[in-house]
Amino acid sequence: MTQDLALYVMRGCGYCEDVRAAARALGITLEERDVRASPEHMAALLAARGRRTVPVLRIGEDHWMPESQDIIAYLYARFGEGAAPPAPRPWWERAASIVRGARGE
Ligand SMILES: N[C@@H](CCC(=O)N[C@@H](CS)C(=O)NCC(=O)O)C(=O)O
Repeated sequence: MTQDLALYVMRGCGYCEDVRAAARALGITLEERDVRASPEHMAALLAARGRRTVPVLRIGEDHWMPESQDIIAYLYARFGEGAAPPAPRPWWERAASIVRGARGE
C-alpha cells in the first residue's frame, strides 16, 4: 500500500477504473475510499473539494488532486521510472463506460 496516497472513488466510475488500471500497470496499490459506500469519505471529499466528482487522489493530508488524467500523469511521474503514461481512452469508450456505470454494471 502506498502510504501517503488515498484514491476517492465510486462504484461504476469509468474514470476511476482508468486510474486503477494505471496503478496496476505501475505495480502499486492505492487505498481506495468509496464515497458512496462511506458517508465519512463523502463528507471528507465534499469538505475538501466542494463537489462529489471522483476520482480524486489525496496526497498526504492536504493535497487533493482531481481529474483522472492528471492523477495518472502524477502516478507515472512518481512511480513510472521514466515510462510514459498510456494515451487516454477514446471518447466512445469513455461514453460506454459512463453508460455502464449509470446502469450499475
Ligand atoms: N474529467 C473527470 C471526470 C470525472 C467524472 O465525471 N466522474 C463521475 C463518475 S465517473 C462523477 O464523479 N460524477 C458525479 C459528480 O460529478 O457529481 C476525470 O477525468 O476525472
